[in-house]
Amino acid sequence: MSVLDIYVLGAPILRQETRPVEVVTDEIRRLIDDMFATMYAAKGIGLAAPQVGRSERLTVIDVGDDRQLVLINPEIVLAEGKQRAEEGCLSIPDIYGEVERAARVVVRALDRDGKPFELEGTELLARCIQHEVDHLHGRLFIDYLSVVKRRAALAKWEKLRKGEKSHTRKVVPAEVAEHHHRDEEL
Ligand code: K2U
Ligand code: ZN
Repeated sequence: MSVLDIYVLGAPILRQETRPVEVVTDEIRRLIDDMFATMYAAKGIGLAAPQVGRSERLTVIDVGDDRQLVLINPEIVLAEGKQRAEEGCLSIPDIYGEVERAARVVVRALDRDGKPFELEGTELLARCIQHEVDHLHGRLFIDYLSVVKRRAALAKWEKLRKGEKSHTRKVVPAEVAEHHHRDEEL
């Protein structure tokens, strides 16, 4: 398993449609394992393939209920109610904004063995499923902000980027980051 680089806002792949996975191969399962490793290292609770530079329609989720969810070719078949909450995105670090989403969703997808299943989500799981499925269709949470809030977020993003040209960021796994911190203290 390897921790992959994360593509950030400005990378064209984040705005492209993904391709449905026709056959769930061992290579796809290796990508899934690398996406989980990358998501945990980046302290995320979801990660979509375009965020690691891949155009397959698949996402991984772990909201902390000890379930590793793999959603291949996910389709939200029911969305009801409303909820508002602050969101961030591993591809737009340090930018946050309030987003209204459906309170409850039912999603149909294939699992890591290619088997179809249906999953109901509410609260944080519903929000994460919607955030990740958006990634698979080139949508980002900033698209839901008001013009004023989006403009402020993009201005802050440009300032934080300080002319940085790269479209990817390296994920420093939590324990390694801690280690660096300890070294500095010594
Ligand atoms: O797809 C991603 O970029 C990972 C997102 C997923 C997400 C965003 C907002 C709300 C729910 C899920 C996040 O960066 S994961 C970070 C995080 C951690 C705990 C709670 C909310 C977000
Ligand atoms: Zn995101």
